[in-house]
Amino acid sequence: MGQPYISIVIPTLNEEKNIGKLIKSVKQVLKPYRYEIIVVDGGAEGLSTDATVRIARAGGAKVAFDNKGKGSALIRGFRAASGKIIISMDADLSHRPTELKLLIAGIETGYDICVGSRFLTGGGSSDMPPLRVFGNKIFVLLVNLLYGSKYTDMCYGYRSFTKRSVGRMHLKELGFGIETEINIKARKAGLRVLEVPSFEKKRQMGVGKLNTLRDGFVILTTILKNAV
Ligand SMILES: Nc1nc2c(ncn2[C@@H]2O[C@H](COP(=O)(O)OP(=O)(O)O)[C@@H](O)[C@H]2O)c(=O)[nH]1
Ligand SMILES: [Mg+2]
Repeated sequence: MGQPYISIVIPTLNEEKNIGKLIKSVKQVLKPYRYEIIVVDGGAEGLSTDATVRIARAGGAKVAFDNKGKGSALIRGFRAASGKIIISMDADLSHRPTELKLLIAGIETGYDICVGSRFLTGGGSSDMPPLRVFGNKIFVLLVNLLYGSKYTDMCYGYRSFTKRSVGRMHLKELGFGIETEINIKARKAGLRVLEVPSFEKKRQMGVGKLNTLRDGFVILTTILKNAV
């Protein structure tokens, strides 16, 4: 088998209606590569109470557990990943598996991190209420002002990384601040970052876990605390 070239890291909390379908379509796209799929299950209230883990294992994914939140789950998955290219992806079928090719191409071109953006031409979202679009714009503005970056999106989880660049960021955010922390720390560490357009589809089944106000506050705190 040998070492995987690509590691897909998927945080999950009660995604039984989505995870099987996602794994199947990811496998389809990654056929030409050596890859592993790592599902990191669990949230602050405990592990998924549905069949997520069983279905993920049946689909051939490795399963790890974490009980602190989406960010913590991603960090856990990154640590377990052995691929040269690590890709983070949501379980709710919002991310189009065909775009994996863009994320892989970005790293192969020589970038350290490649982040999907819903606000570049070709990107978009059908899963973003106006308040979230507004909040995102504020966060983009703040981060770009404070850190001298040129991001167009802030809190989007479809991304690729070199293994080395993940190690250089010393990530700590336990929850939905993780993407913002990555954007800031990538900039601070002088990593080469590429944005690529991405279209976010509507969550297919189940409920979203992000709470706009509570997590908006977490993201704002993430932005400010990294500035000091
Ligand atoms: N392991 C883990 N995964 C989580 C947690 N919260 C959300 N997720 C997963 O993170 C991804 C994005 O979450 P989602 O609820 O779709 O967020 P939204 O699209 O921003 O509303 C999905 O795959 C979720 O199952 C958590 O506390 N722990
Ligand atoms: Mg979602």
